[in-house]
Amino acid sequence: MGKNITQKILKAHLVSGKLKAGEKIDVKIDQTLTQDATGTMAYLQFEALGVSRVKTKLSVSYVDHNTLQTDFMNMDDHRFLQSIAAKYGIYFSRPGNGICHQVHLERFGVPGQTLLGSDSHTPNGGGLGMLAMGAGGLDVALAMGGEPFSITVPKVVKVNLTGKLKSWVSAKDVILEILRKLSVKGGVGKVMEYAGPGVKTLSVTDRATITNMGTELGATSSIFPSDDITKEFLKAQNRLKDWTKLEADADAEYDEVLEINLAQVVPMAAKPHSPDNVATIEELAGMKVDQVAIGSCTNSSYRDMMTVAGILKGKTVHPDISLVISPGSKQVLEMITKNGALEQMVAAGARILESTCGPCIGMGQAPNTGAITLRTFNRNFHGRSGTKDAQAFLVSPEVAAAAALTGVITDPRKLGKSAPKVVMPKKFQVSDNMVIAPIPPKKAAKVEIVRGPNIQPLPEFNPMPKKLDGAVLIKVEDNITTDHIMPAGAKILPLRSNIPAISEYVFSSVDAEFPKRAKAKNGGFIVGGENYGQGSSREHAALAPKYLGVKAVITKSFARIHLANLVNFGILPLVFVNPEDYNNVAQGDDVEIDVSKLGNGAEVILQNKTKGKSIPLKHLLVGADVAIMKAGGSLGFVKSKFKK
Ligand code: MIC
Ligand code: SF4
Repeated sequence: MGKNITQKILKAHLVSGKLKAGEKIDVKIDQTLTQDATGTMAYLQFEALGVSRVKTKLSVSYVDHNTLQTDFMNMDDHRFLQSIAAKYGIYFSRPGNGICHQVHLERFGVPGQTLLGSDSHTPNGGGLGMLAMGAGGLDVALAMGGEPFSITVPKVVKVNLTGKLKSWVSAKDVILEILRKLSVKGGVGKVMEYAGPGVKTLSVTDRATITNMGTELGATSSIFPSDDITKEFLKAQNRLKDWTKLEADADAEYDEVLEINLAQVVPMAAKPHSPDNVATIEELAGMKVDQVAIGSCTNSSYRDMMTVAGILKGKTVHPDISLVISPGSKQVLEMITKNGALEQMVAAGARILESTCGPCIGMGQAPNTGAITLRTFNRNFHGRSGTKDAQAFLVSPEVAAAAALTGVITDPRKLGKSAPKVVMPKKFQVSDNMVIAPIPPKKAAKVEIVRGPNIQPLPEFNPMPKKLDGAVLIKVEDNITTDHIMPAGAKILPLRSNIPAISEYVFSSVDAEFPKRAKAKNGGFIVGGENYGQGSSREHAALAPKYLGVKAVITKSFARIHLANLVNFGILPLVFVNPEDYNNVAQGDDVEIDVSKLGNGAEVILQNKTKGKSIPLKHLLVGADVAIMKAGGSLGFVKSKFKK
């Protein structure tokens, strides 16, 4: 039987386990990436492993998330990361070099390899034919230490692309169409593998826009074949040697098939506050807009910037619109500077930001009160923009630029017969002068790690007791994101290396009293609905609640990365055996769970002492997880393993 691309890569990287959907396997990781906001924690954990140099083929540390240097804290983090990179053989991409996923695609990604990143949008690399996955910092630290990564063998969905996109419609509309069809839970436990004749109509960066936002489907990863277009892209990046052909066998089997006719895709937007709340631009046309933000790892490529510049050329941004643009990388910025596109943007009145995540993660550019903000980003969760009552819509660069000119949501097809034509360059402007390459081991061993006062040691946690008891500290609904649990933004992001300080903001956008209550009650429980913890890979959404004494999270279901992070930090993840029991626990209830026999079967019983009810729960621990939980989390557990 023939194989699909996902199966081929998994087979080539299999360390242990059986390649059967639903089974747990360990896979070898070729490359890792980290970014500053998750990286400080990942490297503190890597240090604790006591390994002298990374064991991957390549590891890169990017600084792209937090570059607002409002006080010493942010640059303390950057200095720490730079010294860690020098000491352990890691490439360091300096602030200004660009957004991790865009730069990794341009300069480092290799078709057919595995990539593990401490950022949920790592599947961006799937645009190049990598099996690229997001994970918590500890899992990335372990991969840097040479450990394989554990995953549940995903189902593989063939997304069969036919036809060709019409003018003014682009890759973002394709993934929005898929989100409309499948929802933010539609990809859970799956890899979205793109195939069919439509593939060759999409450039590598178009493909990356689609695989990037596969994360919003909850997918483990998303991947395109590596074909002649991939070859041209790598050649234009001076990296022809990294190219290999990679395609599914003609008789490959898939678990599911989704048909997308590109010719039928129309301009779309994801309405507040979820990436799957999709409507057509035709339906939304005429709505007044306050802010337009173009950039982020989803839509900041050369193609996207050139498209926007072409639309803005010779025009002026509408007086009621604040337009901000962040090109995705130094390479893109250099190229649009050289060819005049940047001038067209500036002349039109766009405000140009650094090549970083910027407004995508609320690092400045918070919109006005009650604003309608159109963003080419991938997430529009409540409050993420930095303004609580703002309404964020996710759109393509074409739709964003159109609204920037007209002041209202506008179908870009109304702007003219055809969109500006962007020709992919035969040669990109290649310069890695903002990447510091690893130094030889002897020299590296002498490097001193720079630890400013913002770099606090990792908290240590006690082994799990036999009985978990206390109060339900909060009860939340379905699809709670890590942005709800542990918000980011300009005020909170600088605290990422300081757990006691950041824990004061847990659930701050949902219930600002949570940290106070959790501490007063000596910890307790969180109750949630479906898909709890969707969104980012930030470990802080587990680590900070753990610091506040959270013992278990009880939900209808979990998102993959957050579930792994909970286990890593010794918070017991439990699901209701009968989902309707969600109604039998309320905030404030006094509950007790006997975990003395954890591991003997999957069930545990929650006694709701307030309501006098016994509620059956299932734990989601597999393999070593039970031992990890008993040890109070992964770090203590793996530290002893590494010492051996
Ligand atoms: C995000 O888009 O939410 C982030 C910020 O990139 C996160 C990582 C983080 O919280 O640092 C992600 O997607 O994993
Ligand atoms: Fe950065 Fe936004 Fe991409 Fe996250 S989604 S990596 S914050 S640009």
